[in-house]
Amino acid sequence: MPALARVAPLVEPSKATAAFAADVLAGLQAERKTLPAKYFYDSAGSRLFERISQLPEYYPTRTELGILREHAADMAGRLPDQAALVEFGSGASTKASILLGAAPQLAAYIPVDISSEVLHHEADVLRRSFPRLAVIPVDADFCQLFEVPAELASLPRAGFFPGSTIGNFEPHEACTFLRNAGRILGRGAAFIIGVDLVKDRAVLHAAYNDAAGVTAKFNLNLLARINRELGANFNLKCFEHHAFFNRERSRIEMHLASIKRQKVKVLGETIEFRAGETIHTENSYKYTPASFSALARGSGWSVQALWTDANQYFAVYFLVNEPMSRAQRDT
Ligand code: AVI
Repeated sequence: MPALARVAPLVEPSKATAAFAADVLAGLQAERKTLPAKYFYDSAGSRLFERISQLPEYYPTRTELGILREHAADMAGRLPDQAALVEFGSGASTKASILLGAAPQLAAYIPVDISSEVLHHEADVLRRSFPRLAVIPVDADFCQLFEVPAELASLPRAGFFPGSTIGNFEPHEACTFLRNAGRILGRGAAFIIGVDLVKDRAVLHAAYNDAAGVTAKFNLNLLARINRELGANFNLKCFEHHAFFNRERSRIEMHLASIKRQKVKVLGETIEFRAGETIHTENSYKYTPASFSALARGSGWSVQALWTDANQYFAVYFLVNEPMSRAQRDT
């Protein structure tokens, strides 16, 4: 009997569950065990992330909000009249509200997300706050190419990607994402992106190892989710949260470490763990202003402006989709 049939005997597993199952098995059967970070965000994981973003040690959310509030007018002044602002992976629209409030010249806001319920709820909230703005959500995976709603297709576009989610992509994936965004937004378009910067190791370490243990819960929720949705039997007490800064790769790595030798049943397969063996669950790349500018340039965007906080913990970039000529690139 296929393993999934035991989990949900009466219904065909949805495409999403089948993809989740395939990714989980592939990751756990790999030589170096890994699980894709995108699966952190079920409803429990999203609530935990919300709590992380308010932790005293987790500086990115607070710092980016500060930069947006302080420089919204400058950012907004660079956006064209009657443009549509496309937010990639919108979730809660707190950050977009700051920008929209400073940019009355915008005609439309297009939040793009796969979590449809939050997307439509947030769209309603924004319609009430900005009655003159057309708010048209798009249910889509923002990492793939998607269509802008036909009724807004003729408007100039600007992109918005706050939260430093770009840091959760491998650099080559960040490049693909930026190139796709360039195709969606069009030549000459602006793109406002939040990027977490390299900083003191102790500050980084604390942000991913908070005293209240919320990040640990967030990490372990991935195993809880696999138990809930795929009928696995991970004992959460037998795994612990590890997070550290890998300076060579310029990234925080999150892992779940097995505290002993053990076997776990996942989708009918037995997964064996050595004591201390880890499942690599997330990378969070930290850029320098120079390294992110180079990534942006190599992906077809030029840097028009960059705002940061007093500690230089976080940066908000204003990019323009105008690839440099070969002559410019070579100089
Ligand atoms: C969503 N993303 C930018 C967070 C980060 O900092 O990389 C996810 C996160 N992981 C642990 N804490 C927060």
